[in-house]
Amino acid sequence: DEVTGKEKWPRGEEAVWKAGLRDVDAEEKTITNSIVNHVQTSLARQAYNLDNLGAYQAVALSVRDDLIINWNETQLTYSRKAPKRAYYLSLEFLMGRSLDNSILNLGLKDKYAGGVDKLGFNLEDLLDQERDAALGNGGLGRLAACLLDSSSTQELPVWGYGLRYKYGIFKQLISPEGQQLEAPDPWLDHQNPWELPRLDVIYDVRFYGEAKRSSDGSGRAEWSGGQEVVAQAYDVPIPGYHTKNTNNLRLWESKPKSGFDLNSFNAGNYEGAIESSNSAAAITSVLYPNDNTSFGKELRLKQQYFWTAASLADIMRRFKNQDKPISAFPEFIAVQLNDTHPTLAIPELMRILIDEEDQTWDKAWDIVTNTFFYTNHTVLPEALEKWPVPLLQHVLPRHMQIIFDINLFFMGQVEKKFPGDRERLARMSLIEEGSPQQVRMAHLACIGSRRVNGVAELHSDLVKTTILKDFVEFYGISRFGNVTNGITPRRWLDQCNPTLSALISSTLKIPKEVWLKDLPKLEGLLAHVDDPELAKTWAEIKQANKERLAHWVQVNLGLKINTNVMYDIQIKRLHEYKRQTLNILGVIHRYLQLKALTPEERKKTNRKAVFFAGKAAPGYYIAKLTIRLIVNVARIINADKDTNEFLSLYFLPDYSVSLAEVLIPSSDISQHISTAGTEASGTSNMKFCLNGGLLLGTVDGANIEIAEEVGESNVFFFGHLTPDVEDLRYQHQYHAIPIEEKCPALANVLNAVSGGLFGDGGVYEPLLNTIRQGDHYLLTDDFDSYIQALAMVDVAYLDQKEWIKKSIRTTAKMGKFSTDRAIQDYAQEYWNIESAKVE
Ligand code: KOT
Repeated sequence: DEVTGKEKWPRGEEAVWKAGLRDVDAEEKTITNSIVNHVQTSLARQAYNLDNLGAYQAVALSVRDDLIINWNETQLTYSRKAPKRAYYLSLEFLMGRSLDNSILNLGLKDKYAGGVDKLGFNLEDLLDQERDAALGNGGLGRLAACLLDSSSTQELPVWGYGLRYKYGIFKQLISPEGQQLEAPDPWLDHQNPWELPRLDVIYDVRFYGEAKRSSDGSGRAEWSGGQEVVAQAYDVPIPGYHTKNTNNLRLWESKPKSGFDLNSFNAGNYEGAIESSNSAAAITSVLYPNDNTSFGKELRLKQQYFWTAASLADIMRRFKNQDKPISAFPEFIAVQLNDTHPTLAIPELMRILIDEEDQTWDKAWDIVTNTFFYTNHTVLPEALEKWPVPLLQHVLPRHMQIIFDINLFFMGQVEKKFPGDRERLARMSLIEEGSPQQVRMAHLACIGSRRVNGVAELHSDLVKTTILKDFVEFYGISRFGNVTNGITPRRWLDQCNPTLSALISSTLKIPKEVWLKDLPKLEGLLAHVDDPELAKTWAEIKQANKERLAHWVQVNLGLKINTNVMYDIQIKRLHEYKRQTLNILGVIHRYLQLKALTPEERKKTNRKAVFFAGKAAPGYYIAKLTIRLIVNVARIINADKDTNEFLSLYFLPDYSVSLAEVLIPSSDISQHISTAGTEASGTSNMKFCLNGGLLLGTVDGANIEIAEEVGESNVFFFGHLTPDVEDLRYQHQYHAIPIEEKCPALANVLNAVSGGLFGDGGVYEPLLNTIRQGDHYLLTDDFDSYIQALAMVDVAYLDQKEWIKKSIRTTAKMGKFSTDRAIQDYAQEYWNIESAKVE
């Protein structure tokens, strides 16, 4: 209850429940019966004496029953048809909530809403009880979740493999000073109805110990000793949209191999007894909270191996059930590596084939290099994984041997193709020299895979011309491709913006069941761009979505926000390359300008509210300082009576998939303003545009392809281009121009911050110094054109009629960016798999 903060329960009376169950239609009756049954049996609670959480759980269990039936039929179909299957290995799956998505995909939302209503509950309130499954950091993890949705929808035999972290991405709190604080995310504290524990699907995984090469010349080795840990499977059904196909996401949990050591326990050594059991459980205890940075920590290495070893053992067991010769492995199996995180799968499959399956090196390598595919998601040097040789040798001695052997063969081939080119050998080697030596995982992923792809056109070009240039020269260009990212329009339009979805269906005169599976059909909206009725309703929906967001902010943060202004949103992980700093400095610039105007002049300006949300990695000092600056600028300008009618600013804490679902449909303009060449793709840009929000961005990542689709007149571009970046950075190093000279507007803003306009300026010196010295992300180069672009946005927004047309045109041209298209690209151009419909 919004007013008292308490739920009203007991809810209704037994008689009402029973009456309610009588006058419902057949399908609704099945649903209410199933819910009541779960309340009374699975939850062991009284039917008419139940809070919203209990009701949510009962509804979820009822939906799960349907999913399990479809899941079973799907697996049966795949086994009978025995098609080639693909496995998507990702350390992150940022799933968000499942209930709403499941009933929409099953086509049962109206029935559930009706049934739940008969029992005295409101479905939307129940949906709100669910915790997000936040097993990811950002774009890479959410992409994995969208691709799974599309794999089921496209009826493709794909499984995901990941880790069942006990704690997902941390909960973000903001202190009174504006500092980010991190709290754990114990998302499994409520029972999780969306997973099925598989107590019988278990594998042993070894760490440490010794690897002894055999002396029989076979190339085999024996790996023994060390620590053994058990991997146990949990299955998460992934329903497709309006199809029975329900794929599987298999998540591994680590457990001690044999409980704790009873001998030491009996001898009184309690700590010793539980120590080894704790260290096993620790492997899947927590998601590493770094996005786009690699941290060479032993526990992270153990996560990577634990997960790849369990997944490959599971894949191998399923393959062997089919009684095919081992050489046929790549005809039945494709394994996609989501970034380099699962690259240990390459030496692990070599180990299985050589040490356990008696294959020769050449045969094993042939199987491996026809099985794996590698997607690169970043060219940022700090994100490219490198593991110290001594650490790998210690944790995975057999894999280190295999990696050295792969390198030896590979260096021989390079030497043959480019005789005497020692520098090339050093550049291409799997081993980077230094103390210590390090294994370059992107090189290993590249040479161990059939094909390699980037995630947007520009990014894929950069992969080919920078980090893997030598490999293009060695293998030829055809090994390297592009699959531009996408998003699932089910969650990111139909679920988060149901009124817009309904308007689109009625305008196109096509049922949503059709166009949501065939997104290019949106183009039909173009024929109606000049329809004033459509424009009016389109604008009303945007307005209602702003009010929904304002309501959310009121309820959750206790703030009242104006809904009659432009909503300008930047929501993503905090990172210097994403340049939230550019945005906040632009806000300060606008504030200073407003202050300098007369009240009459101010009234002619475009009014706006600026929103930020996003988490900073706990160890990323500059990113955290940026949050602190945003929060303190908000404090000052929201309290300034001269200007707050025209400009307000909000940092919404604890960004999540669920919060994104409220924010995205409300935006008029969203910002995607990375330094050119740094954002591989971005996917929230697609979500905003699909919901009719316009884009303000740099010429980077998927922004470029969005502009190609919607037309340059419907996006606001600014800033330097990728080919300029190297040179500009060089200028900063060797021919630095003082900021006052180069960019006086920016200098003025920096002085306002230093001077204490937003609290002690000294606090922000380290952040400001990243701009004054070096300015790696080119704020001094792009600030002026950024301010100009913002001014163009203001002018455009004041012409509401034209703005709405731009908005409709934008949605109309987003068809390319469905993950249905992306998953089909992977299926056809990479994995060579076909769909297998469940009848
Ligand atoms: C790298 C290391 C650790 C954790 C995450 C990464 C990472 C994330 N690398 N790239 N990404 C993002 O992936 C998205 C999906 O492809 C892209 O849209 C986005 O531009 C990348 O930054």
